Amino acid sequence: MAIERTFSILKPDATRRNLTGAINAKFESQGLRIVAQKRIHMTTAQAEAFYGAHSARGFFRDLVTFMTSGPVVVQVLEGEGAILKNREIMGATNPANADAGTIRKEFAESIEANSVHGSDSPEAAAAEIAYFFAGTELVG
Ligand code: IDP
Ligand code: MG
Repeated sequence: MAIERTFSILKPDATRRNLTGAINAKFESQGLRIVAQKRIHMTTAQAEAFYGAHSARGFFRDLVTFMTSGPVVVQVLEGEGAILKNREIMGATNPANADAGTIRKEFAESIEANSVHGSDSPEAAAAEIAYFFAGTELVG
């Protein structure tokens, strides 16, 4: 499998509870390298555009409110098969369904406040990285 880059967000529930280091340790101990990272407070417009694919879903407004409720950490993770590997490290969307040892099983508060975002395809990863980072900010 090839070296890939994927886009990750440590969500407001994670920053609020001071969990950024604990979550980053999960990535690093399982072979993902943080090649870019910054702490931002998303605007409503940014969150709406980022989650645009979900705009017709019933939870969309709540999701945008949650994602703008506090600071987040946006990141680019790099490694062998990073896109799928990160989804495995994260665990299922609903923490009730997440496997033991995953970030969401250990840390998520709810299906909405589930601590992390991770790209779900190579196309999404490329678009999401470009949305938040300039190429010069990625340092492998
Ligand atoms: P993912 O983050 O595991 O890829 P998606 O289906 O892409 O899950 O949903 C994006 C985000 O929307 C989730 O991470 C979660 O924060 C929120 N979300 C998804 N489904 C629900 C729901 O049924 N109720 C409330 N929030 C949800
Ligand atoms: Mg998703």
